[in-house]
Formats: sequence, C-alpha cells, structure tokens
Amino acid sequence: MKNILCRNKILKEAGVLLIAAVMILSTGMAMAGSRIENMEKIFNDIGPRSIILLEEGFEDPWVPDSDGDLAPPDWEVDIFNLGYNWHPVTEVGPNGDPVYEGTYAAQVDRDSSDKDEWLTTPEIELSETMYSSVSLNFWAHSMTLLTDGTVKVVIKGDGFEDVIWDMIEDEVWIPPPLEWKEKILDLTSYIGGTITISWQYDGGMCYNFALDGVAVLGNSTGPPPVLEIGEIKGNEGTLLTGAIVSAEIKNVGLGDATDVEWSISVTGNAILKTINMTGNGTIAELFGSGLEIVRTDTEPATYALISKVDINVTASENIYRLSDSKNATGLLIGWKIFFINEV
Ligand SMILES: [Ca+2]
Ligand SMILES: [Ca+2]
Repeated sequence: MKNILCRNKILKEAGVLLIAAVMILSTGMAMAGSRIENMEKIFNDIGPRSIILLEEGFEDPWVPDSDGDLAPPDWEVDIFNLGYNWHPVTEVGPNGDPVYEGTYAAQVDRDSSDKDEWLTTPEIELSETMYSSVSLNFWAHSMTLLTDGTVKVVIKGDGFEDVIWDMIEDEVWIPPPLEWKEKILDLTSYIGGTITISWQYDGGMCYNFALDGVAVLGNSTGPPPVLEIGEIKGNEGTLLTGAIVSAEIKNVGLGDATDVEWSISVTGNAILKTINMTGNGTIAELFGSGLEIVRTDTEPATYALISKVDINVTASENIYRLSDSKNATGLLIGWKIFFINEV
C-alpha cells in the first residue's frame, strides 16, 4: 500500500514535471520562433551588409616585404627599375596637395625612366559561401595628360593575371584638374578564389600617381551579427577581491561575430580615493544569438569605500563595423555596486 502511494506520488510528480517541461519547451520554442522572425525582419530591413575584406590607408610605417623592399605591413612592393618607386608621402602630386585621408598616401613620383613598379595587397580569400558580390574601391591622385606611362590594376590568382583597369584608357583620368578621384571596380567574378590586387606603374613619363583609401568590400550572403550590451551587474565582488563589474556582451543577430572588442570603465570619487576600474579584451568568436559575460579587473582597495560610480561599457567589431555602448550609474558600497541604473 505504501509502495503504491509512493509510486502514485512519483507518477504525479513526474506528470507535473512533464507538464512543466512541455510548457517551458513550448514557450522556449515560441520565443525562439519569434526571435528568428524578428531577426529576419531586422535583416530584411537593413539588407545584406558590406564586409570589409581589406582596408588600407597607408598610415602605418612601411616595413621590409618578403624580399626586403619597403612596403606597407603585409603588402608587397616590387621594383623593376632604378627610378622612383612606391613610397609613403605626406603630400601628393607636383603641387604638394594633401593626402586623401589621414597623414600618408602611397605614391610613385614621375620621372622619365621606364618604370615597372608594383604595389600588391596581401592575399584576399573570396569565399563563395560568404559573399554575393565584391568590389574594390580606391582613391587616386593622378591624370594621364602625359601619355608615356600609365597605372594598371592587376588581379592575380591561381593561374591567371588580369588587367582590370588601365588609367590611360579611362577618360575620367585624362583632363586636369589633377585631383583625388574615386575608382570602384567589380571583383564579383573572382568569388570562389584567392586573389591579390596590384597597382602597376607601367612606362615612362606619366604624372605622379598617389593612392589612398583602398577598400575591398564583400556583400554578405547571410544575415549579419548585431551587437548589444546586456545587463550590467556589480554584485560579484567579495571582501577579498574588492568590487567587480560584469556586463553581458550579446550578439542578438543570426550571423556570427568575430574579434569583438569590449571595454568597461568604472569611475567615481570616494572620500579618500578616486575609483578607476577598467576591463577590456577581445572575444574571438561570438556566435549568432550568443552571449558572453565580461568583467573589470578588481580593485581590492575599494572594499571600504562608498561612492557613486559611473559605468561605461562598449563593444565593437570591425568586419561589419558594428558597435554598441551603454552608460550606467551605481552606488559602490564596500565591495558591491548597488542600484545600477542605465542612463
Ligand atoms: Ca592615408
Ligand atoms: Ca618585393
């Protein structure tokens, strides 16, 4: 009799658990469904996003390339004559015009020698599954009034070498004024392969050719990630550790995010001490609908303090150029932070 009662109780409890499980599961599924619908809506609203596959403004010091020529880091310079070759400049052209952006551009100066000067990007992988279209954008300061030489854009890959632009045949570049002009070239036909892009100064007397603002952009075939700062908490500290602030870094999109840089700063003025807690780092991979909790370094000396604190949390990534930040205030008492309010 006791066993039967016991069994009934177990069955009853199992039934309750089962119903609860079904309820939780169905709620979860409904939530997941609506979330995916929401994300699809967001994706449809913003459309496919441009992914920056390569960006170069020539701002970093040039370093020896694979065979010792000075080149932008990870790029190649190849010199086939003894005249002027590719080098960084702070002003461009014969009149000393400003660079397109930042402090430096890359330039070949004009002279009468028969030049064959190459400036080549690192290898760029154009994955079929990632991109629906790819473009090369760059700014150049030159013109082709002197017609002994030209500059070409050359795409090299496994078994091919294509000239996809020749300045001397592009009528936009013939007449003065000598000024910065943008060129956009379609690289979509190279999707599925790995390429390098070269600017070849070919021939004798042309104008100075300066290059800046280079970008290779891929349009993603999939939905993008979406970064969001979630809950900020200050309740993890102990007497031994001192105060700690944690924050949720969320990817509420469906696409994965990589190399998400985050930072937390907590500042305040206690009677005897300035509060200055910081934390920062990089999350190598934050999957779609994923979340990671990040924390400040601790400040043991804060255990005896009372202070209003200002909290700032940031997160960003460079492929889709996403970022989010959140400010909050709180009250640090001993080793805990209470009353955290987003502002
Ligand atoms: Ca620049
Ligand atoms: Ca070289």
